[in-house]
Amino acid sequence: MKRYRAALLALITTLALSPVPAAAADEGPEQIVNGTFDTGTAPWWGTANITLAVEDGRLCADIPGGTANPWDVIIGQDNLPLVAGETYAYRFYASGTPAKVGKALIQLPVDPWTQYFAANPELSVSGNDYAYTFTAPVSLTNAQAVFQLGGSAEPWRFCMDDVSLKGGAEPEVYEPDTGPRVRVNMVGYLPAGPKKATLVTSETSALEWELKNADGKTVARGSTVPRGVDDSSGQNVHTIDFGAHRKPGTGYTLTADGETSRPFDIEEDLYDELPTDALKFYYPQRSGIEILDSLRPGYGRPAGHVGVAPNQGDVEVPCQPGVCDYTLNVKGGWYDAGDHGKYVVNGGISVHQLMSTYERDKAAFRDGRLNIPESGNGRPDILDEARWEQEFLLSMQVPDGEPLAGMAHHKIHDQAWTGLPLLPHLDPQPRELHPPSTAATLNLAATAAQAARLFAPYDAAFAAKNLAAARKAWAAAKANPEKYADPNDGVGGGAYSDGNVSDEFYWAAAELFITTGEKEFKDFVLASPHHTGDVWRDRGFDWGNTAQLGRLELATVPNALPDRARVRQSVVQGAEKYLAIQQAHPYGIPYDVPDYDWGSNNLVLNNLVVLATAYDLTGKEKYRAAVREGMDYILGRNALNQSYVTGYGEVASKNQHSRWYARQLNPELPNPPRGTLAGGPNSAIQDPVAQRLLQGCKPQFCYIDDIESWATNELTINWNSPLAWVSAFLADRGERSDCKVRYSAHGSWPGGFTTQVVIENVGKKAVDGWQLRWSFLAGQQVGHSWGAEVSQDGSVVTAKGTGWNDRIKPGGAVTFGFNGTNPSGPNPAPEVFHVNGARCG
Ligand code: 9MR
Repeated sequence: MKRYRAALLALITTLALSPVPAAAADEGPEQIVNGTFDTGTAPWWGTANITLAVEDGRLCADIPGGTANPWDVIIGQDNLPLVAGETYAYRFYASGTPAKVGKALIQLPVDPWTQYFAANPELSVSGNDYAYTFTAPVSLTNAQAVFQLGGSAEPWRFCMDDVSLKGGAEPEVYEPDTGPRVRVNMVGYLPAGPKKATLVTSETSALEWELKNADGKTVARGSTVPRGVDDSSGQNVHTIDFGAHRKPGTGYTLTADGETSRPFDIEEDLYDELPTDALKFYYPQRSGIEILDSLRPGYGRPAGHVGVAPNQGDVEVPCQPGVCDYTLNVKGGWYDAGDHGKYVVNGGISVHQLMSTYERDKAAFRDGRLNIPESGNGRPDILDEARWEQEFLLSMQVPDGEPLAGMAHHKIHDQAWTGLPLLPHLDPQPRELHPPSTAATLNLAATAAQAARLFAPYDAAFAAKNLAAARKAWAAAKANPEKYADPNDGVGGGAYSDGNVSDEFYWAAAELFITTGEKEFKDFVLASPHHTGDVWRDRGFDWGNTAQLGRLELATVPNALPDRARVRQSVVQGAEKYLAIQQAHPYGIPYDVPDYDWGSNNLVLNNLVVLATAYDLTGKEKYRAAVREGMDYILGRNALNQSYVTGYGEVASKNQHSRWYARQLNPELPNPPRGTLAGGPNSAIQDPVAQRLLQGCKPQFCYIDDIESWATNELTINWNSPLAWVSAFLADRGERSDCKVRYSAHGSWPGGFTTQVVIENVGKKAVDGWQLRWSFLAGQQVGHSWGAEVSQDGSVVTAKGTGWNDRIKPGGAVTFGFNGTNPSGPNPAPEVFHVNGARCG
């Protein structure tokens, strides 16, 4: 950033290391990325003992005293290309308070750290401009510009600005290979679902399109609809609607404007495997347990962070200095992403979405589906996987007797960032607990309350432990409502800071109310501004915006809230909003913001969760169609012609940023497993690769499938969780049937109740032989029954007509009843019923 400087007569130091005048090199292309700090500090990095910040348009850092060597404190930038024999002009502005001598180097980034340029600028308090020239002795794609600032007994402050390295070759211009200009869901389309594609073309009037089957025979044709220039891609586009063609088949292609799309299928079972793959992602993401190659061929690895050298955790982890004087055993949980950190706020939404995937349709998730060590234990694998994380979240709670008891530590991670690749068990960094935060505590309260009801039929002790932890966390959060994580606490792990936790309060209160039915939580929910406010933000919900989770839970999980009907209606209003956004978008994306967020794919998917929930609540086809169309974007109908799910579609993300799925860096290592979602386009392009290659990108183009692009191409536990939720919805055939069920409790007594159930046939065809299915909210169990054979597996109850009443005539009804037991909590009537596999209503 150019700015007024007090030192008008700034000292210009010119150190000519080559006879070529600076002016010649000065005319060359700029090689430094963000040398003016207009876009924050990235891609500049610093050693773990400093924090980089932009102040008055300059990059500044407090340099600690008491270090021995210049290289003990470094600020640098990587991946600078040098061309042998070319002369470079290197310039920067810098200051030191108090005055110091620094070291400016351009060097090899690895041992023996060969220096191609070295200078010792004398830094003054008022600041100076420095200019040098040098000739590169070698060609290199990854030279490093570093400022070595260590070796001072006293602490001091360093600032710099206008860093420029000019000369050499023009920086590489990156042109993504976007393949054919007809953009489709490369996996395919459901026979009964919408089928739309987007054509990129300079034509402005309608064009012909043709749908061809695998034999190349045209099976449908029509005209494109010109849509003008799309802001999210900068492209002139048309849309193609071939929804009328419903015939299943593989290898279809779509041709328009002389271009033929990549092949795709039209199949009923298109999404049958995706929910399983999206959920299988979690097992090899586990910390604290060996990943068995027998369960995940090619992905076996030793347990990470179990207290075996060179690991230094996670069995006895101390706090950051001054935060606490105890240690905790926080072994287990999932690694958050491509790093080895474990963060309660992000773990919270992830485990919640897994539990919600299960809670939406408990019957769809049986034991043995995910091929994990717990498969075969009689409990749904999805709950076993969730438990792995939930146990970790419980372990992050501050123990009784300590200050802030009941709060949860915000996170645990390495003291300094590590490089790639690095398998979890080889991470040598010290691990630290970071201060407790209100947000983490409320994430624990919410997920533990939810776990309490879902685990009740399988493990009463674990359910009770969760409920106790949830209550304790709630009380601690109420007592400490404004303990925010430090936004600058981002060395060695992400900050995950959030300055407003009223939404986390609402979500936690909603879960506690649903599980306990207690007045305190009901009153809190009803009084929260989020209960009646418009929570449906354009950008969608995520780890830092969780009011939507509370709203969705209150709408879908049976509870006795007085304004429940309004809550349900509000979800439909949210869906209407996303539907309108999607319909206006020529790529059919239910997310339209001028700049795409970090992890935009997860926001798109979370908006699809709202649309899907509206379908569940209303049965209106338009919402289900919107979810199906929204998935097309994730699987290839986008500006990059790219599927963002590994293993799905002809061209799919496979180099997501990860320290152990680092095949791009080491061919001995695997790519991420099938079913792994990439974060997706991120307009802020904070990482060095994106900064170098994607400058000025239109939102949809701010993505690159490169392992070093951590801002656009990471994998995370909270991005695969909506993928699991949405794909489970898509895999659900979700057909409705002409039945109505009246479920009424006739009486109750401590620990028990009696119920009558009436099934009405409101259709025109007789039902010969019926099976009714529902699931209980928590630990209810059916006992003696009459008029039907009733059985139960976990929370899922199945009732079967017997001899005299197994036929329901059109307009007729059958009645049966049962006694049940209800160990604790509320006993709300189930709301979702399936007759012979199809949902009633
Ligand atoms: O997903 C997070 C995103 O919303 C934030 O903007 C970003 C910066 O704080 O951090 C992202 O989370 C990363 C975390 O900090 C560290 N682990 C990897 C996460 C995904 O990139």
